[in-house]
Amino acid sequence: MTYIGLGANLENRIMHLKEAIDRIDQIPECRVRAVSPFYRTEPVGVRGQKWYVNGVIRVETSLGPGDLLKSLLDIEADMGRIRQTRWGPRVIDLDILLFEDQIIQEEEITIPHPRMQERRFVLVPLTRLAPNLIHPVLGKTMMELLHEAPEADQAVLEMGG
Ligand code: A4P
Ligand code: MG
Repeated sequence: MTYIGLGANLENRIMHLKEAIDRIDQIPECRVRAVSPFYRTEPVGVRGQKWYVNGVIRVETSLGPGDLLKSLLDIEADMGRIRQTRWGPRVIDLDILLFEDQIIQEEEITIPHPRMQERRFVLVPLTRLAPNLIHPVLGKTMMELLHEAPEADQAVLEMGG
């Protein structure tokens, strides 16, 4: 199974997450098998941004990691283009967090995602889908990584319904 992280921080954040999930499910070689709850999350890294909405999905795919990434970048670009005049270029961020237990370190693609273990906005939704899944590089479960994650003060608030 493959885990993909989704994030949006412009207008209509929930709508963009749902649209991206629909589009991923419409890739002929991809099926979305599980969707985490969505969370309102305090921005990490950049100051003065709007809060994000983040979620994680579990996907079954016959694509390889490179082709999957290409499809995700197409979706990002396509959704960005459609709304560029209204909302600006970056309406959705799609990251491949884990791809089976593969370890890939190339210029264009790094799996597992190199910053996932530092990010509560990734680990909190991911542990809802796969608490006992073991990180293939760090050798720890997602739940262990969450408990060890820095920035324990970063707000990650589950959204209702
Ligand atoms: N790429 C390589 N490996 C991967 C992979 N495993 N998954 C390449 C996805 N893409 C991968 O991606 C840049 C390029 O990396 C892609 O085009 C692809 O070819 P990017 O998303 O523009 O930026 P990034 O370097 O991947 O950074 P990252 O970690 O995705 O996010 P940013 O841009 O550093 O930060 N705070 C909250 N609360 N929630 C958020 O979602 N997101 C960011 C984005 C900052 N703060 C946030 C959040
Ligand atoms: Mg990204």
